[in-house]
Amino acid sequence: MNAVTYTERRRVLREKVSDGAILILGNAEAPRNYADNVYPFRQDSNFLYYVGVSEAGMAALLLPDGGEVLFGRTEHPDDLVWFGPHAILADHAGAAGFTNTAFMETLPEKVRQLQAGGVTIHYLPPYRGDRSLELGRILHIDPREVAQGVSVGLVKAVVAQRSVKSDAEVEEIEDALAVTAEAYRAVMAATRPGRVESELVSGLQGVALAHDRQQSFNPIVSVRGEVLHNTSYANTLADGDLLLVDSGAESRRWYASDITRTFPVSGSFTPQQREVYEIVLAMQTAAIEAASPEKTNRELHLLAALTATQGLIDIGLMKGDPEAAVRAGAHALFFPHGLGHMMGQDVHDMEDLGDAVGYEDGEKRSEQFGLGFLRMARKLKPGFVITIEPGIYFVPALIDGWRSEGRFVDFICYDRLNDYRSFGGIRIEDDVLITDSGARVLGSGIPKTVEDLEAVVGV
Ligand SMILES: [Mn+2]
Repeated sequence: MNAVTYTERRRVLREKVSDGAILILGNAEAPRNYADNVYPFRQDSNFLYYVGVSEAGMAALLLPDGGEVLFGRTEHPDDLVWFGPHAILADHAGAAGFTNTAFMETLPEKVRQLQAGGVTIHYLPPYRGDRSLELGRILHIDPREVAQGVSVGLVKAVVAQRSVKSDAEVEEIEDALAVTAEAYRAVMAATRPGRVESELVSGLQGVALAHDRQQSFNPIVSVRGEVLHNTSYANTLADGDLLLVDSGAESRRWYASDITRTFPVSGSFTPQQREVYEIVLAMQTAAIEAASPEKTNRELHLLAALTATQGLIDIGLMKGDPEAAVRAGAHALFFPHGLGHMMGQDVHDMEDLGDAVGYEDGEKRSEQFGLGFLRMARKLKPGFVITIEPGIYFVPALIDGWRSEGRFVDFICYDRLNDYRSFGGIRIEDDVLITDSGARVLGSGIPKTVEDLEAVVGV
């Protein structure tokens, strides 16, 4: 990816949004506890996609006459002392294919001139408070009015463009996955009773850091896999536990990867764990095999739910007609989340742009528990990269709540669940490219079958 790539992406965007000017605002540094002590910088993904520069305090303005201006910070003579020799605005402009540059402090006045000429300024929804304030300042509006002025046309154009990945983008994702695979092998080898979750997290992040990569998101490394977004790392691993690891490194050009594996701390699945694991693997295999441009992602989700229900009936935890159980939503006691999401420059790609990413125009999220959490429901297209990440969990509070309400007693064998109260949860996740005829699992492979996992965990 180079200046030609980014220039072409902006040209395509311009074509889709024919009137007005387009403002793409980059991120600023985010202070931790005082202004100069900041979180690791992460550039806005739309800015990365259209400009490709990971530096704080920039903006791109695409003008109605086809002109483009890259706005950036003014250099101070002392910067060389603090930062050493570094790329300046002109260098960034060259790398991103801009011929015109200006300093950030001139942007509000430039926008005022355009507004005075009746030019609409299209912009995307901010997700950081400081960017709402900055957009208010640039656009000369109250920051509380920024949200309602977001350009629906620009959102749709960006979603349409970023949803379909080029070969170069797929290569980036596979580059990220190569680092992630190395990290998983390290964590699997280091897993044994007595280790603390945080020790495994350090191994995981150490591999990525050794490659000078950030994580795509905060890793989940937990023996309490049934807590879906568990970000505590304090538990000590015990014989009999399952360890769930959901993580991914970024690529050199800040593309995401997102993998989940669940494996036994002891290195061997118990018969009970193995039974449930094989069901989750069957859910994932069925969804991957069915994935193609002929299908919607909702259909894949429901296929995984049906596979789960059939498997749970086979081991005596559910009963009745599996299709009726899935229609009613009874399986969501065990599989309460969506099958997956788009992935690309973001781990949940374009989630800042809302449900326009995963739902067709006019299509609404289900109100049913479980199905309502599905981020991606729409028809698949070649070039989409999605995650396929089914799971089965035993959440004691949810089981007790449903049981006391008498929910789905025709489908759920509550008495049998007493043996699963400390089971935890299993999720298996891969990143999948939709092709012209089907789908391809990205990356070179990370141990996933019972046999493959037992061969590497703790070894
Ligand atoms: Mn995911």
